[in-house]
Amino acid sequence: MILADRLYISYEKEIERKPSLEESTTISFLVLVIFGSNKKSRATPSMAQGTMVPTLLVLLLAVCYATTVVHAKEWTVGDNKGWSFRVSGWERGKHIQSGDVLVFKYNPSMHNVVQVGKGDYNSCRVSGPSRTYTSGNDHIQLARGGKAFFICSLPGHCQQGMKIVVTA
Ligand SMILES: [Cu+2]
Repeated sequence: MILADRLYISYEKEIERKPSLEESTTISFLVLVIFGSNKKSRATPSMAQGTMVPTLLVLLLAVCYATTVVHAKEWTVGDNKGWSFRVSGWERGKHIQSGDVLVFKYNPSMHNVVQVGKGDYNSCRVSGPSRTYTSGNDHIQLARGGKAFFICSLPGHCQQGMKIVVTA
């Protein structure tokens, strides 16, 4: 019985010793890792703190990049139908912002794009100040503030729905 107890005690001590050995090994390993990462490269994938900062930086950059992309969004007017009859209303419910670019795609021998004022937009006639685009692939960046009105000035086209108004 006494022998058994002693054996048990010595066995227990052996078990107790093991974690302390592991701990010291871990500590010396961590010290090596810290010194290593300070001196040389960050080739320490097991070190959580070592990878935490670069990971956060990457995430921050990704967020910044995503925000930039959102601010410079391109909108193809009329989607795959392009700048066409009955396109009016395409713009409804879209979060178009200043800095975004409207892309008007159309056959330049059939249509054009004219940026007009509110009165001309409503009456479908170009009488006030306007700017005309005729390339068939017009990229128009929206300036800040207020509404931008676009119509096709060819006879009857605006009346058939070739008109949009966006708030930037
Ligand atoms: Cu037209």
